[in-house]
Amino acid sequence: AQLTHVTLTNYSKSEVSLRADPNRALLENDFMKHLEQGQIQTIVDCMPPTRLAQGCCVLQEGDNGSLVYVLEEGKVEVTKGGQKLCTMDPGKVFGELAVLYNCTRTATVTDRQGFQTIMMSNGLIKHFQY
Ligand code: PCG
Repeated sequence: AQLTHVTLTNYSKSEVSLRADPNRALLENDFMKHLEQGQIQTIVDCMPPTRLAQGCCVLQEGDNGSLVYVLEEGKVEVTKGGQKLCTMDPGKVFGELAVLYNCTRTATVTDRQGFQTIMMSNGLIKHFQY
């Protein structure tokens, strides 16, 4: 049997102001930089794959959460207070902020294909009303 130990660093909340939305790439780097390639591989290997329903809300701003996600395929949309922040492509890590800074989810993450589907059906309803 082989045991792998992963030590997670406890980041001080005062180090970073979450409201300021600090540089995303840096945060991702902060999350991964103290791990070796083999350790990252071990973590990724034991992450269960999850398929999202179209339009599915993966994370909801303000919720508690302890899971970190890696987007394998498709696109997700990130919103905060109803405002679109960005879309994320495969390979991106998300959901790490609540875990790193021990806070609630700082944004909402939604499956983008479904988001577009919702937008389209709203358009159709308008079309029928006028
Ligand atoms: P978390 O745990 O706060 O949940 C929402 C996630 O959205 C957040 O972690 C980030 O991983 C991700 N995200 C992607 N882009 C942004 C951004 O510009 N601002 C914020 N607050 N979160 C983002």
